Amino acid sequence: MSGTSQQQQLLADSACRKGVFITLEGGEGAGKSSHLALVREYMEGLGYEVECTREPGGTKLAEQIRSILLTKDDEESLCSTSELLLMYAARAQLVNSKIKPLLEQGKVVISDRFDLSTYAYQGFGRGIDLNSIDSLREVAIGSFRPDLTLLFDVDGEVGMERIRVRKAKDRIEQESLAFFQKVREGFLEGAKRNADIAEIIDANKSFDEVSNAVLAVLQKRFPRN
Ligand code: T5A
Repeated sequence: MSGTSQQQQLLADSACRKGVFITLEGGEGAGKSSHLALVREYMEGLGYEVECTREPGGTKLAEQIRSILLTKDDEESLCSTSELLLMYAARAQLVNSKIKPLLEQGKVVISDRFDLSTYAYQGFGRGIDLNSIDSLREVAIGSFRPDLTLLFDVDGEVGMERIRVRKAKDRIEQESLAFFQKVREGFLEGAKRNADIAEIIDANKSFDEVSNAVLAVLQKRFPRN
């Protein structure tokens, strides 16, 4: 991207920041989805209108891409490159057609997973070159970033145990423990790279302890008057 168009992109991104964009990230069974309601309630308590979404997915087209990504096909396996490209296709669609317009209206948008998941799963889990991921991110969403990322850091084994009871595991959930350990490393590394917006929650603890940690972060970042 040229200097001028990069500047224009940054301006466009900050112009839509009347609202607040919060993402919940972490490995399988980390407790993201279970804590979405708590984050929503807290932000509504501050007087915001809140919309929740998820990745991959969140719009009609992006949900179709999600279905390709998460359905295991015994006849033809999805290669890692296609997986990465589809994640970014879904993200570009979600950001442009849903998240940015909502932020422009001053709403809070909470997303169950976002770009840090690609860094962790496709970068560390699949081993795709991180510079290539950076380039694709630039194409798909430019400099668009969350205002706050809550990283639910869970040990691979603990997370897998929590979802063990699920009857149908999706294509990615069927990966090995070694894969999820690399993913965890990727999340922690990604949080370091985004230290200004990322808060790490110890998600190995009890449900109530995790909830309290989430509330403490929200109170620090968005204090009640
Ligand atoms: N993906 C996604 C990529 O590879 N790259 C990307 O860029 C993106 C965006 C999405 C898949 O796509 C991959 C990652 C994923 O594999 P999904 O259906 O959205 O899949 O699934 P997950 O987000 O992984 O959902 P999970 O349900 O597995 O994890 P959650 O949401 O973190 O866990 P949650 O809240 O559903 O909790 C799981 C269970 O644990 C219990 C809950 O009650 C629930 O039963 N639990 C706890 N139990 C004890 N103590 C605690 N502290 C607990 N917290 C939760």
